[in-house]
Amino acid sequence: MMKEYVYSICGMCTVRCPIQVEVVDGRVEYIQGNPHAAGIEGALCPRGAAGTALTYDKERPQGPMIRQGARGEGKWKSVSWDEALDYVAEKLTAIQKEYGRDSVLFSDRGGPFRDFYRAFLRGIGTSNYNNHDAACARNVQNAALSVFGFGRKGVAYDLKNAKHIVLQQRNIFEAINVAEVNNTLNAMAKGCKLSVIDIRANVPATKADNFYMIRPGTDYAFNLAVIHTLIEEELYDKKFVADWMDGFDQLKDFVAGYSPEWAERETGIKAEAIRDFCRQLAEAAPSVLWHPGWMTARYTDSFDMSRTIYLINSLLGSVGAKGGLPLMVKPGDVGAKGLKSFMNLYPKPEGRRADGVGWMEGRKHYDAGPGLVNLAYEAAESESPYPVKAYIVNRHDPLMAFPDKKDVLKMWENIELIVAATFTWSDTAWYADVVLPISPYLERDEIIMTKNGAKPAFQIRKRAVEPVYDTKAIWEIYAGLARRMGLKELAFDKIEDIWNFQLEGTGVTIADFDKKGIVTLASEPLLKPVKEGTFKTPSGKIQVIDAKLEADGLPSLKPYVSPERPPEGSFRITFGRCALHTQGHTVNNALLFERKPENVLWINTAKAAAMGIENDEYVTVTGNGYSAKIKAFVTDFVHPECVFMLHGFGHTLPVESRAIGKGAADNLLMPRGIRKYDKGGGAVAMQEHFITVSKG
Ligand SMILES: Nc1nc2c(c(=O)[nH]1)N[C@H]1C(S)=C(S)[C@@H](COP(=O)(O)OP(=O)(O)OC[C@H]3O[C@@H](n4cnc5c(=O)[nH]c(N)nc54)[C@H](O)[C@@H]3O)O[C@H]1N2
Ligand SMILES: Nc1nc2c(c(=O)[nH]1)N[C@H]1C(S)=C(S)[C@@H](COP(=O)(O)OP(=O)(O)OC[C@H]3O[C@@H](n4cnc5c(=O)[nH]c(N)nc54)[C@H](O)[C@@H]3O)O[C@H]1N2
Ligand code: SF4
Ligand SMILES: [Mo]
Repeated sequence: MMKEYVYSICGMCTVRCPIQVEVVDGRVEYIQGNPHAAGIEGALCPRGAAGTALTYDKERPQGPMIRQGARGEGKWKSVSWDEALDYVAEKLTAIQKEYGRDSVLFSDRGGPFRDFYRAFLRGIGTSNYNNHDAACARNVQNAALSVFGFGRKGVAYDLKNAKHIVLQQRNIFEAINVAEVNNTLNAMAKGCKLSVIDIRANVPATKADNFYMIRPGTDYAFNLAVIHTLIEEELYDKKFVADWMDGFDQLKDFVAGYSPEWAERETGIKAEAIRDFCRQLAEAAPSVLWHPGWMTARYTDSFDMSRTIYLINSLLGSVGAKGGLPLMVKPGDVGAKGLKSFMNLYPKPEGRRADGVGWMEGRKHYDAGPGLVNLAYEAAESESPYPVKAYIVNRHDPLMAFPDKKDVLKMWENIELIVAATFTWSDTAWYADVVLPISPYLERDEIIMTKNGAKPAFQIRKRAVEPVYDTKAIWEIYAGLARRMGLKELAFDKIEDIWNFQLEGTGVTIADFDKKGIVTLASEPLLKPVKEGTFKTPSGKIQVIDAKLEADGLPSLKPYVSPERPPEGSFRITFGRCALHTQGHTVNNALLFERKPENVLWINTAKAAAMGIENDEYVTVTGNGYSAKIKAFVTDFVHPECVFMLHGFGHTLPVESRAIGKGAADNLLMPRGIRKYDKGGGAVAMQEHFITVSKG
């Protein structure tokens, strides 16, 4: 028996926890968290532990394929990698020749492993790099930019040292980041308070000191009343505000009318409870961490919710503070040299983005980095500002991640070539013209990543076992395309050459990763002080008024608009995650499916009783011409105006024998939902839809 341990990085979700993989005779036997990684302490979440079932799953694409029948028909021709890459490279070249370099659109799942293929995109000269984030955290990102002048990752979450953690629309124990879970639990063991503002009692709520069950869609009202109270009762950090906040007086005037009594009528949360909550926060300040939210593609004022959260943290002095939102530390801050970037091999493409981000009226204030892919689809549909004719979808399933699949497909009709690089089947891969199967993370090497944080580090994903099927690593796919499209600089044959390129000048070598899988760049954690130059705003301070936003015709302080109440007999649709699945792509994982094969519908007891619905019986949900059966979970602990379900179920692909037909698909219940978005943050507003529920 040959047993070895390989340090790598989990790939079951985009959190990417460091792992240690036990390999016996070339087979993965067991996976645990990397014991050397801070905050991980050997732990993993259930999905991370189920990685073996992905690797040894027969129901995933096993080799490159080119579509034969109509799109989505499921007729494929298996081809060699050479044939597949030749085909894609030739098509891309021809399309760029006919329609221009920018006619190639690309979207991915974001994250720290992008540098290599983003260099490829620069190399072929398209400015249309996008990510998935319009369906996830774009509102938070753009809110951070608007308030601090830097993105959401410009601050860290110091959960470990917090004295009061506030989770609003943030399900920290089920929408998991292992280090965050451990740090939160450890802080709570030391007396840290937990407050949860949610439309239902999620797992964090069951462990909370304060739980506020809020009327869906009224979070912005709650936050305005909090600001009102902090200012009225002088509970804010006067010195921090005087030193670092610009526009305090405007904020004070704006919230004057938004009293806790007013908020009570909107949110259903007692005015006195809001006041008491504010006093508790002030007591713990500045070690207060009000999480700005993550999956906030929910409402047309989610951007304003996140903005107010950042402003509340600022009022409490927790920005830059231990136990709050400390400033993110990067390699350069600790005197280390960062990784050498492939992207710097090529100039930034000169073209204007198809999604209009950065240059179009109303879209100049958005973060241009990954743009807004929802708006790129509009461009593809209208061929304005120019035609979009090829689309590479890399580790991304927009047909499930965006509402209303039929509508999204309509937006894609003019696209001549759709290429899906993926490791599982997905609605998008099934609909593509070419499927390029990526080796799952246990079978592939990845470019080295930087992990910013109190102690910045480099981390490495190394393949633990050889690919089980005819799949390739992401770098191999793009190096192969680069070679065929004349980009010699990226035509690498060996991962070691890529790693050495990245490490050049850093003083770190590949062998340095052998011992722990991680190379830490600082011996002690660093807490960066807030100082001149910290905030990248025109005033150099945290700004209440954002001139860029206003130049795009949007108010910095948006008057609150009360969300519609559901029409009689219907409910607002709400959704979220569970600990056992990642988005929609693990339902067919044999180990995870066994534990959670379908989603259920949370429905309020009084509402269910009125409809004669009993716990555990199947009901029908209907919306947007779609109906599905789903088991009712009848509970007092969900707001009566909404129903709640887990995202990612209701699969229809014949290649997923386990997942097919199980549960309901939330994304199909939102008519033309991709077209409704928050103008401030750019993310889609997925919870602004009503559905009906019927017995039987
Ligand atoms: N209705 C509704 N819509 C939602 C959500 C919701 O709750 N409800 N959630 C939203 C959120 S928060 C997000 S982030 C998006 C997520 O949706 P997406 O951004 O599409 O991301 P995933 O589902 O994680 O992954 C998409 C595809 O990438 C592949 N993949 C994932 N990870 C890897 C990897 O490491 N390697 C390779 N090779 N392939 C990989 C998977 O097999 C899958 O087919 O959906 C959003 N859309
Ligand atoms: N296990 C697991 N972990 C994951 C993921 C996964 O798929 N599975 N995905 C990862 C990704 S991509 C993301 S973006 C994060 C998402 O992390 P979160 O955003 O924390 O996750 P969710 O469960 O979607 O939503 C959080 C909470 O918002 C609540 N909510 C819904 N509507 C409202 C509302 O109107 N007001 C308030 N106050 N609350 C509301 C839901 O009930 C839920 O408890 O998780 C990451 N971690
Ligand atoms: S949170 Fe779980 S699935 Fe995600 S990377 Fe960490 S261990 Fe893997
Ligand atoms: Mo997400």
